[in-house]
Amino acid sequence: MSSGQQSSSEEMPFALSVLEGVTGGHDGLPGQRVGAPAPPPPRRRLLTVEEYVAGVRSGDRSILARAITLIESNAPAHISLAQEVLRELLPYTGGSLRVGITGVPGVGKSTFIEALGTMLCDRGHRVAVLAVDPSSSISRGSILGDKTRMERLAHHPNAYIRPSPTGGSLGGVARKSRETLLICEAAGFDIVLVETVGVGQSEIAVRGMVDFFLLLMLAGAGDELQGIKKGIIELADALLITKADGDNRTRALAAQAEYSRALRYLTPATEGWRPRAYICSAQTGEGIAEIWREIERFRDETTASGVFAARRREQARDWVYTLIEDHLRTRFFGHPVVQERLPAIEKAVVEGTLPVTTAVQDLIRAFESALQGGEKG
Ligand SMILES: Nc1nc2c(ncn2[C@@H]2O[C@H](COP(=O)(O)OP(=O)(O)OP(=O)(O)O)[C@@H](O)[C@H]2O)c(=O)[nH]1
Ligand SMILES: [Mg+2]
Repeated sequence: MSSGQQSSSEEMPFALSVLEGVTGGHDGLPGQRVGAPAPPPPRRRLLTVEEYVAGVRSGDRSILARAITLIESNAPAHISLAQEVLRELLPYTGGSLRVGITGVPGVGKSTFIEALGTMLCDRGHRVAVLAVDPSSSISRGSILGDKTRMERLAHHPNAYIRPSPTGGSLGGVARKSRETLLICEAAGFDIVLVETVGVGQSEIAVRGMVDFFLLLMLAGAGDELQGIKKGIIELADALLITKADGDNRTRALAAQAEYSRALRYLTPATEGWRPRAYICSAQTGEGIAEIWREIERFRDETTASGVFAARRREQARDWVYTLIEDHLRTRFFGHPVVQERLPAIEKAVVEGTLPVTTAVQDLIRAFESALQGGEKG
């Protein structure tokens, strides 16, 4: 599809095909429903590539939202249009500081983002908040909570909050979030905060799209390192002990000391940067400005050393392989031949009647010949 060929009278079945990508979400945009799918958006024409690009570039909120909805759509017609929009916007991307924020459920990510984001917006920054949560189609319960937790930020004229895309694999969710991040940069947001819940692979996906990765942690009783895997700590550029207020402040300071010691023995996530532990309270505001100073220092130092730009290049290159692998995996496991044969093969392997290598070779051969048959037919 070439740009500008969408005639203005062209009606797409917009609501039907986009729904999967836009129902629900993790973080709070006003107007979201909990428990029930969102009502279908009004049927309206797709914009032309030029209209999307001009709207995003001029900071038009409603066109920005529509461009992201287009990016999130799984309908083939939308995907090609979205990719054209993205290509046109690419020269205007890359200008933000991208910060990933992770931590176990309830650690205080959304509340922290509300405090940090509001501070940054008050300083004149333009802040986009994205969420990556592959489970959000199931756990819609947190939307209501997040709406109230980010209420001030959600209404700030300098902020834009976008809930996690839903419906799909982590790979799909991560692709959409990464492209949304680029669109937000083209729209002039100079800081992008990406929240992800720290329960599995999504931290790794987010680490792969941000410059600075911040791990929020709770002050526990003693065995601090038990709660969270060492591997996740090794992804982080800083640890931040949350809820350091009231009685908990002393415990937070103790945890900070303990983590500071532990961090000396771990491999830093970023070349030349020694991660440290901090405390903060979104309630009292303590530590919020400090952690941002640390993030700015990171940006300045890694920019000067070239590590910042090198990571961006590496992330773009890795992304190529991630997308290819994701596509092939989906295609393979989604193929009827594979779906039909896999259970029996799995059973035979488990029971010890078929060697794994033979089983896999047979399955791949069946898949490949089905593909060739499909191409001929
Ligand atoms: N005392 C205190 N409570 C806090 C602070 N930050 C967050 N909380 C509380 O901790 C709970 C969880 O906060 P959230 O910000 O929703 O945590 P989250 O990490 O975003 O949670 P999920 O999105 O469910 O993963 C809420 O009840 C907050 O009010 C803080 O700085 N001090
Ligand atoms: Mg949250």
